[in-house]
Amino acid sequence: GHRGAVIWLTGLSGSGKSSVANAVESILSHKYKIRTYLLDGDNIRHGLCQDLGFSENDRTENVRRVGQVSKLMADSGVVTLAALVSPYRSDRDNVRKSVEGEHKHENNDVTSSGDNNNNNNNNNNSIPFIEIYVNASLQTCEGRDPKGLYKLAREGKIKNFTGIDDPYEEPTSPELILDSNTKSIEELAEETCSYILDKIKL
Ligand code: GGZ
Repeated sequence: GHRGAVIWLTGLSGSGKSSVANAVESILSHKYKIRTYLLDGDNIRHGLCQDLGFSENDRTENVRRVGQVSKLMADSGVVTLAALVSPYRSDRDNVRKSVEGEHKHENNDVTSSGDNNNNNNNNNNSIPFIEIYVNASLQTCEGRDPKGLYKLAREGKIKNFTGIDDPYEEPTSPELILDSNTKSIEELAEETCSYILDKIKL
């Protein structure tokens, strides 16, 4: 058996997040019969988050919503992959806290000892949050430019484009860093799967 987990892929547009996530999902479901679900920024923005744009506040809300859905799905036992640019470190950290459980000692009741809490958010029950930095340089991503968005951003036809005129805050301690500058999607997917499989086995 396996438990649920949130696999969070962050990186620039064109870094390969969606491609890696799709390949990982395919391997986990077909080869290992693991229940998976992929929340892809691009798709989510047509439904759950169709009211949101790319301002700082809207990105924060986008990440928060997808984080909450991921948490619910992972809680039901599904290995949930989220592929979002998610450029702000604090937004990703908030998702991590929400998924892993942050209120372990929030009720500092002197009558109960430290580890004796009856919330089900202790470390044994908490859902693993695995942050994966899909690392491709701006040069790599702009060179790929699969949707021509970097070109439009350079021409000033798209504003607040991540990496061009909007920030991307690299993860400081992700569980995994994928080198998308030099490795193939297949290699990165294999690397990711072996990391995940070890964390979700029961
Ligand atoms: C970044 C943008 C923008 C701007 C449209 N900045 O390569 P894509 O096309 O498919 O992935 C990008 C996607 C980013 O959506 P996310 O929901 O992942 O972003 S965030 O986590 O920051 O909320 C890109 C496209 O939408 N896109 N305009 N200004 N990416």
